[in-house]
Amino acid sequence: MSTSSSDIRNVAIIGHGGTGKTSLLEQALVQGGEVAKFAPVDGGKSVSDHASEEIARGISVHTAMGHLQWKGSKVNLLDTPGSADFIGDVVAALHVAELAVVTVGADVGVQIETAKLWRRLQAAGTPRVVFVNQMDKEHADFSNVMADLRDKLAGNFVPVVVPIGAGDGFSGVVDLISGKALSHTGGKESSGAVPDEAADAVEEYRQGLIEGAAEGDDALMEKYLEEETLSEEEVRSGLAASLKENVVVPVVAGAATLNAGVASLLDLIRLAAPSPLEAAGESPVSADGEPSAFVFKTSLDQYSGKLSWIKVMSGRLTPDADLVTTRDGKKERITKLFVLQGADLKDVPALAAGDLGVLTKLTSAATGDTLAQDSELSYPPLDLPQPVHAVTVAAESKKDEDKLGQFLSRAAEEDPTFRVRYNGETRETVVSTMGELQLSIALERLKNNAKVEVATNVPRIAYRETITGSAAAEYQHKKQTGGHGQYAKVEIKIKPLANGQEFEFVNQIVGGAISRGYIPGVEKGLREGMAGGVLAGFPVMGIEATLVDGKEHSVDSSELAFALAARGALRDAVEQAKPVLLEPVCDLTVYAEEQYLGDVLSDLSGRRGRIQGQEPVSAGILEIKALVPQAELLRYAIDLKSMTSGTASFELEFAHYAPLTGRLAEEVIKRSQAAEAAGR
Ligand SMILES: Nc1nc2c(ncn2[C@@H]2O[C@H](COP(=O)(O)OP(=O)(O)OP(=O)(O)O)[C@@H](O)[C@H]2O)c(=O)[nH]1
Ligand SMILES: [Mg+2]
Repeated sequence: MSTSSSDIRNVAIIGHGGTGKTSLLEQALVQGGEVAKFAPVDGGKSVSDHASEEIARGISVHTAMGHLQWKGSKVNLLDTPGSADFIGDVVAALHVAELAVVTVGADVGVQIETAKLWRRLQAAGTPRVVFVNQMDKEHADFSNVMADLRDKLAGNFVPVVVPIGAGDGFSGVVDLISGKALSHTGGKESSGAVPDEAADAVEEYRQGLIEGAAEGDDALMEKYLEEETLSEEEVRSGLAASLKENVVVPVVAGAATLNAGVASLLDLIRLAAPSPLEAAGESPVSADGEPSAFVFKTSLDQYSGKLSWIKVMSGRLTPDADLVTTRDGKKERITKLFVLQGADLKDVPALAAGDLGVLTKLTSAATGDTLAQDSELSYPPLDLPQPVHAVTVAAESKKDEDKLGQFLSRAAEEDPTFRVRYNGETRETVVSTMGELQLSIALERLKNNAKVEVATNVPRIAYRETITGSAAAEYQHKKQTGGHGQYAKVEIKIKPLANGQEFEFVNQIVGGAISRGYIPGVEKGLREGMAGGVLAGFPVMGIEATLVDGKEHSVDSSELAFALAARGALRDAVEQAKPVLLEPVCDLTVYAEEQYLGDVLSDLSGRRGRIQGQEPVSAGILEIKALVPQAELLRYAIDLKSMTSGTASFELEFAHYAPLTGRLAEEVIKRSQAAEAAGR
């Protein structure tokens, strides 16, 4: 059965680690009748956390998809990992979801990832609901969490489902729309009247809900202002309009493991979440037209091979569709369509526009690609952050090199924030990830599944060389070997170029001291000389070189001879022009709780960091910006975590090259010479 597009709800469940996202998906599937019995995450049998690395750690590492029918709607739920290392999967889920459910622990309130994710949602304008989970935990306090949300995050927070009691005394929730109390026992919710002791609080909350519902519709607002109340039906339609327009953030209290508040959350999703056809954004879904789809994630299944997770963007997709990967025009053969329930694939006859599904064994399509009949079409790609933690990897045994290469390219295919790059300059394979956890999980899979042992190391830094003064040099290349000799003479002047520019070549030869045909040879020689380095073998940059004079021989001159002469002249000139090393400096952004500010700042100053500023992301959570040499950040992913009890995270981007002098420069030069001598 394929649902019509207007009945589809795509929801990404996001939130700080351990706030119950996976449990919420599990319980929703139980309530939707897709799963017979609730399997707690810790038992290792949940639908969502099925990978061995997830079971071993008790956390989600990959986004998992589940689906259920809820009162005539098809609800697709994407359970994302909470750890900042796996933000790539969160970005992918949010890209295809029309609603985000943000889980917050009722005992802990807003945490650092909550605040960071919130900024992302604000920037994208994604409608969202907050699920205040774990109401049964010790220290759970709904009104504290409400105050925390209002204090720390932007949004018009409107409770829609509120708790009765908390902690040990948590006995159920009140759905403020229907006014019914729902108590849970043994995983079953049963409805009844609101208990007397909760009546006053409920009345107050209900007034807030009515106001929030009125926000979405001018006519309702007018009626509300006149009559100070709205009917249940008006509250429903107003709330749906307010959520779709993103002018309220409904808050639902509950406990996923106890099945409290989950059905009410699903009711709210069905009622008020935008359907794919209603979503605002760059590329709206259209039910009409030829079928097309966007690949938002790729995973590798041990039985079915490559799984391409898609969102149907237009038309109705059936297994006989003729589709190409529009990036390269390659034809893709589709024989079956699937939907996912955790690890299980189920084939379906068709997918409606807006629905999420899976295609297997596509040859060319990768994450971020568009599949369509028309090869001109391309949907906006995922907006992924840059990986920040880099190491070099090398197979312990030479015979495993091919296996290692294959594993790394597959890992990169599965996870676009896992990047593999061969650095020709340093002759290293560099793997970059969002953090130490993501890296160690990949290396563990490499060891366990591919049976390859690797050595990892910190990457070598791509230093550069430049000059700080001007100089002139002339160089004569002369060789007599048998028949033809080699002859060229070149005279150059060099001076530093302004910020960031690599190289400029000026030819000032007048009167034909060097024939025009040899000039490209001179430029080539200069460029080669720069690439090879002078001080310590690192590429030279930031030089303007002017060819002022030269000499040629009628028989023995050649382009090659001029290239060699130019190289010699460049080397001599650079040596005189006060050369210095340049080191890469990064723009670093750290997100940390206020209590760690002092530690983070003093650590950064120990790393030769220059603080550029700090500002609150939300109350209590700071964004600190600094310029820090890359060489000081090689272990930052590990050090920052241990400094902040695992709470802080950071982003990194190359900023510019800056001079490195003194003892540190001498050490770099010495190391480079030693490496050269060792033949590396
Ligand atoms: N008491 C109580 N425990 C809960 C509830 N929901 C989840 N838990 C527990 O909290 C822990 C974390 O739950 P998960 O569902 O794995 O949380 P998550 O948000 O998916 O975590 P990550 O995937 O690591 O981000 C597990 O031990 C759950 O059993 C709840 O409502 N009440
Ligand atoms: Mg999880």
